[in-house]
Amino acid sequence: MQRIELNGAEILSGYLSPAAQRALVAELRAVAGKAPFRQHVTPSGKKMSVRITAAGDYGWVSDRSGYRYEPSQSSGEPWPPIPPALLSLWSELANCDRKPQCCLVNYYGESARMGLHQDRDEKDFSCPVLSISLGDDAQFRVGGINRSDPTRSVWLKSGDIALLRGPSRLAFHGIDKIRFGSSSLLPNGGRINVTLRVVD
Ligand code: MD3
Ligand code: FE
Repeated sequence: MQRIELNGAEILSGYLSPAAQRALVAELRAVAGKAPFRQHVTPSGKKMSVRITAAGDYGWVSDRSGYRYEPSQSSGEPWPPIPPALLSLWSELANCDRKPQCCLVNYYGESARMGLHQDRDEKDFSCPVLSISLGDDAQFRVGGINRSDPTRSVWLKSGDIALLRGPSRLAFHGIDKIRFGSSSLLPNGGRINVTLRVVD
């Protein structure tokens, strides 16, 4: 395990063992069985390349009317519960009194990316965002709290955990690209990113 600091984000490289990664993938498959991945449309009408689902009290969704957290799926069903193994990781690492209310699950296929953005749809920024990378390598970019601030990038690997707390909680960040097929964790390739967040 190696600790890396990148513009205030703390990256725990190699935190999860291969067995722990496989167990999380199985739990996330069960989540996706109850809350299918969707390709959201941004307020400007562009289809996002990343496929998204969620577990917990809230899921994050987007459509022509905006970005927001929703207490249920578009079907009206509640989001499935956050898998216990993820709640344990939060207790181990977040150093925060509150429990995560949203477990956002992103799937990146071959050409998916996520443009530079801030996570500011939450009402409470006091707890960190905890991010887990599974599957293919991804080029992660972090800047500062202004879009024009200089950025730095790092390749995230399967099993890496990133913690965004303090000033980095509102830093601009994104995923430039993935190295499709670089990991054998997911049988069809691609990358899953899980973020645990306190929402309100
Ligand atoms: C830095 N996900 O879901 S996770 C997102 O890999 C998101 O799918 C990316 O950005 C992914 O919103 C990056 C790491 C991450 C998450 C939240 C952050 C980095 C962050 C909040 C502030 C600064
Ligand atoms: Fe984000």
